[in-house]
Amino acid sequence: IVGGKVTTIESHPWVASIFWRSRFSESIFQCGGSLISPCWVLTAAHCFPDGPQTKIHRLSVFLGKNAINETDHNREQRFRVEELIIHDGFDNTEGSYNNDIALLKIIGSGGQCAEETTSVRTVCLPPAHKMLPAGIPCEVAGYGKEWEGSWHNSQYLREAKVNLLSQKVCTSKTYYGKMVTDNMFCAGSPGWNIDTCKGDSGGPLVCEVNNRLFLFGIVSWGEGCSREFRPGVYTRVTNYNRWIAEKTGLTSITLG
Ligand code: 4AZ
Repeated sequence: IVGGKVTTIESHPWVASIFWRSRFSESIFQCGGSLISPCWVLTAAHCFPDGPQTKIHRLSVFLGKNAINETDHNREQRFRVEELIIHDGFDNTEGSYNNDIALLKIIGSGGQCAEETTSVRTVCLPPAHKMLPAGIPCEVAGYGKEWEGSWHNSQYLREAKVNLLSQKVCTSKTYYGKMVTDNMFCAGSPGWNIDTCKGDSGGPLVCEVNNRLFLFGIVSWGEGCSREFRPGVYTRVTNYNRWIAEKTGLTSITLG
């Protein structure tokens, strides 16, 4: 996150962190994600460069984690990945990521899913195809870089406010043109000083409706970070309600 501030996991208790264990067994932070039900984390497809060939036994998912390089025995919950479902239509060949969405089924060492605590809880999904008007402020959170040229992720979870941009503006020539499809939307700040960045991928963009926070976007891509006319691009979650229901077996009742 560029231009944001350190926050706590209790303020964003659906934030998941996904780690990859290399052959030399060090754990590398890979991506963010969002807990949408006790057993399911929603993230970005591009977080898994090996696609369906990803060795899921090398993945770990943490919930309730404030810092990516510290173990918080009291709060964090750790999981293996039982299933990785990448959208069939994921396409990274057009210079952007279309259908950049994936699901992880998580399972704890005792066979359990996430337990709700003050640091761990699910986020609501908005109704299918619900659109918010341009200009609405929403919130992003992640452990990604604090500026484009940085060598490191942020050690602590960070948050920032970004405003939704209209599709018309974001697909205009000064912005991204046709690289932004109907499965994406853009969000940014008027001064171009606040944005998501590398390492925030897969994480949430949430917006408040009727005093509740809903997951409208998944951090997906952008040209650099915090560049003029190059806002952050997010997967449009409301295009995928049916896909999520089909793959997880969850209904609109359990997803609220
Ligand atoms: C990335 O490389 C990335 N400024 C994520 C978000 C943005 C750019 C790049 C948006 O993961």
